[in-house]
Amino acid sequence: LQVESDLHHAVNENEFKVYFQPQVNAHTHEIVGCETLVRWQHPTRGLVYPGEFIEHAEDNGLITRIGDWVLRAAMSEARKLPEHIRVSVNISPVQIHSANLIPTIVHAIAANNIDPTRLELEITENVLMSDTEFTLQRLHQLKDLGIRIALDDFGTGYSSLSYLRRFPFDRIKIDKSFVRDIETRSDSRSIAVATLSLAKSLGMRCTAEGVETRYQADFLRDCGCDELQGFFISRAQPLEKLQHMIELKK
Ligand code: G
Ligand code: G
Ligand code: MN
Ligand code: NA
Repeated sequence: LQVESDLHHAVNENEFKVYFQPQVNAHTHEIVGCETLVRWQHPTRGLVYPGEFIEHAEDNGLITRIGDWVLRAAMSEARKLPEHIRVSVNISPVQIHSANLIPTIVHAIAANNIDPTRLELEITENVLMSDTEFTLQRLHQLKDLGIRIALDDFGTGYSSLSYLRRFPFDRIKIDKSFVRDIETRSDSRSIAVATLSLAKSLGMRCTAEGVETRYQADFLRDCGCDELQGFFISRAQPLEKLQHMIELKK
């Protein structure tokens, strides 16, 4: 597997595609947003998932070019969705430090006439640990533009809870590792309930990811979770399929 040299080629030839996984209101199951997930359409290997190449791209620096492309692609697709649908984009720690990030975002939302409040950036706890002051400043710059910030994979990193006070998060995403065992493990239920309570008391919204069963969906809803994302609702889809789902659910 020659990911390294293939990735350079992929960036130059633009072999990437964005898919969208719906996020629904936990009570009504109406689609309220979607997470942008990049795929690599490899000429011989077929569709390659980010788990197989994002880390390589972070190591060799290509992540800033891929990430900029994803932001532009996500915003140009967002334009084709109803205006009430939020679009979230994963941002790698490397991108937070890139001087391109803000100009790319400003241009992508302006070029597509997107209300900045429709864009949500998903960052992980690990971003917060290095160069804290810089990251804080960057996140405030983004907030000042009207962009929303979500804390992704909550509970899986090494950060301390004090970050929740310092950083301007609009949303916490409960990691799928806690959602997976909700039916079988009381400790997973406790973590989910505690996270929801923490989010609520700090004035943040909460989305659970990796929701695969009705039991999980109902439990999370009953505990006050705002939104759900996962295979129980839908896998990530090309834009046309998401548009179709939104039409059907109207
Ligand atoms: O699509 P999939 O379920 O395989 O995604 C795997 C992981 O890859 C997810 O945790 C997601 O955060 C990450 N990922 C997906 N798309 C992007 C992207 O555009 N940029 C970054 N940095 N990570 C992404
Ligand atoms: O950024 P993040 O890692 O949270 O991205 C979501 C990841 O989780 C993607 O890799 C996506 O394919 C995956 N995923 C989305 N929904 C589900 C689900 O219901 N179950 C499992 N096991 N994985 C999911
Ligand atoms: Mn994510
Ligand atoms: Na996640």
